[in-house]
Amino acid sequence: MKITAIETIPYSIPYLKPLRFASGEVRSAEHVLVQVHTDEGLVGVADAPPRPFTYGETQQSVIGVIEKIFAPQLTGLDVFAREQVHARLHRTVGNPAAKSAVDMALWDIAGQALSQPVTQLLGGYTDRMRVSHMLGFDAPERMAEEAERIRDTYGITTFKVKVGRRPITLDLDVCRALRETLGDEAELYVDGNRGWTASESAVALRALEPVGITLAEELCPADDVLGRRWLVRQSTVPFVADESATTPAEVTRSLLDGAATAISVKTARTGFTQSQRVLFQCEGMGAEVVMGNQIDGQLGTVCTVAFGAAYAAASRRAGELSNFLDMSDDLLTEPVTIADGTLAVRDLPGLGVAIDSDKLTRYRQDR
Ligand code: MUC
Ligand code: MG
Repeated sequence: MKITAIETIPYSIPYLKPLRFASGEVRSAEHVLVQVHTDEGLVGVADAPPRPFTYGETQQSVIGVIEKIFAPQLTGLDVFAREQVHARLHRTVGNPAAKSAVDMALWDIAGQALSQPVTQLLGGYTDRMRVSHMLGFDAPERMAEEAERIRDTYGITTFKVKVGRRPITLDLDVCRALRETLGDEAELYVDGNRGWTASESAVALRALEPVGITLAEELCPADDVLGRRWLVRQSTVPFVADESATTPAEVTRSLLDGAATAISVKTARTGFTQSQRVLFQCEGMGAEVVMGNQIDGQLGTVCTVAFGAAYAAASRRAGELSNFLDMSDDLLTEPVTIADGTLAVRDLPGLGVAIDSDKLTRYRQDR
């Protein structure tokens, strides 16, 4: 079965409230829907969320690189010739969200062709993941209120708290308020998106010991090489590399350099094929992983849970699967639901999703 065309559709869906964090903020999901067409009539779909503050991509760059470079290089290739597809994608540096959407759409086609859910093709370990909810910057009482509402509505008890503001007491007060409101049974961890220096991070980690956190992510820049290594060595919880370890090579460097002891796997930036490489590499090197969220909509979330639930190591920790709750609407005909703190994989061929054409008409920006 051959690839015949790759379609890119920019769309914009407003957020109910902005998500703020140390490296930026998101007010609307300005993503690109990617559809790969084949000569047998099957169409694979995936989402590309451009994150300029993390990878430098924009909607226009995603569309441009797919239309100008990837589509001409991939048209005519067999859908199952994944190594050839990736050899061609890798002739271009960067552009992780664009490459990942193409990769995941091809897996969607493979699953449809074989009448198997993608999660089964990947590994088929379990049928659901526990969900971790990400809390963006706000005042302590508002973040505590949101956490309580999310816990009471969806049964979620794991929260990733965005930190990295100055003075650091702003975020320490938030973490203390969350522990006070949620009690000991809640799992809390922090993500600084490189907002602090290594020494500020060290002060914060010590102050958070009585609060009890389970992971610390990108508190300071990995480019502050010695400071970061010094910080990671004194952390009493796994230290997660997210935006500093976006390729298999960066993951290796990060772990060997002592810049991290755990890795965030995001299907939005490594698709399924490269996420497999990252995951297997982490397993081989004895590093834990957490399934991260690239501020995904529902389609991206379906991809994250399909990958995470496919493997024991990827589903051990709660996955970051709930950012779509902040959006005012979405594109899928069958919405993603979270119940009892978990999100189930779709037991349907491929990714098991269909795009609502009325909604796409409403939100697309190219017509
Ligand atoms: C996260 O885990 O950092 C914010 C920036 C980004 O690249 O992803 C989000 C969430
Ligand atoms: Mg992060």
